[in-house]
Amino acid sequence: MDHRLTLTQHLLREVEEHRPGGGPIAAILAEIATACKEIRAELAEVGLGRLAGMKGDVNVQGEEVHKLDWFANEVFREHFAGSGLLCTLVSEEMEQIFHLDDDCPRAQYTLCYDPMDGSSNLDVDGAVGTIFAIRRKVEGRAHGRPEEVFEPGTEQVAAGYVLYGPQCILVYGVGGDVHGFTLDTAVGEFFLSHPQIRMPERGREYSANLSRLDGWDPGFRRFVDRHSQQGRETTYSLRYIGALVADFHRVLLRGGVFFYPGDPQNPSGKLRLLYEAAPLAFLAEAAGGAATDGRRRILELVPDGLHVRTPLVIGSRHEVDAIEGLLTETPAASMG
Ligand code: P6P
Repeated sequence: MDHRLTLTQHLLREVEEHRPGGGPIAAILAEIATACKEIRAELAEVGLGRLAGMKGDVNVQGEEVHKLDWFANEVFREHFAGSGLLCTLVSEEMEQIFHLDDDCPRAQYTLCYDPMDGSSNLDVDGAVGTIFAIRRKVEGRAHGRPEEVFEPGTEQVAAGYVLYGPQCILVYGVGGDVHGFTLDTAVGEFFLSHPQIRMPERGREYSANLSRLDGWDPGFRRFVDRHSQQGRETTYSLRYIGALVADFHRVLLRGGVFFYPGDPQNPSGKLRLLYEAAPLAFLAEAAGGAATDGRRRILELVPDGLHVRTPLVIGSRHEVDAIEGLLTETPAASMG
């Protein structure tokens, strides 16, 4: 029987090759995988259990908090508090930066994560995900302060996501290639299933919430019009799941493009830079794709707040460039 490579075995090799001396990065990623297995176990029967429905709170994003949003965030906090692995947590579900006081002196890394992305899909058994990125602790910066993570996405040392769909798939990169693992639920282990993922040069699908089309830069409508009618340029199919992790995973594997632009009401769009756009941009570029805010490379954007948003155009280089060539306006100057 072919030897199936476990995530732990793969992590050790990958980190040694691309982040020499970054042993804790492998440990952090392994711990994230364990936390996500715990989250997945709850997801499998969320409708039956104590975590069904809304928590009755509104998060910093002004979004209703699903009980599972809160649970997933608590799982991450429990897995890392006292681990000595992380100094700071930045989460979609926590308004303030969460400083792990006891761990900080030893820990060299910070984790930015969205513990339960797309949770509005939970009530209809739709795909949801967890997104994460590891950054080095910035020496000389006050730790546990937001400005600790006010660095461009190029400073990320690792990023990934877990997609909770019919399967449970973990995708990560530490500066080399991007690799995917599928959870063998009988064994309780992630095994390598998508080695060295390369995003196709171009695709046949685009992904966007077209109900907002009229508020976008006209260039997005030109892209949609050009690719939605037979007999014009290449016809694309529209695919939109409404969970960033699921929509991005499809683009990563099949190519094409996902875009969530800004509009007059929300010039910076909806997606957050630190724990949504920047981690996925890290993966997209590592797989040969691209990620911009329409003009500027996502990985070069420097946040000025924990929950700053950015317009996002992410996918195959061909489509990202095509959209950029059609846009008329410069992106939102501030990422509010
Ligand atoms: P809309 C989920 O709430 C999320 O943050 C992303 O996962 C997803 O891509 C986006 O919002 C969907 O937003 O406005 O299309 O419902």
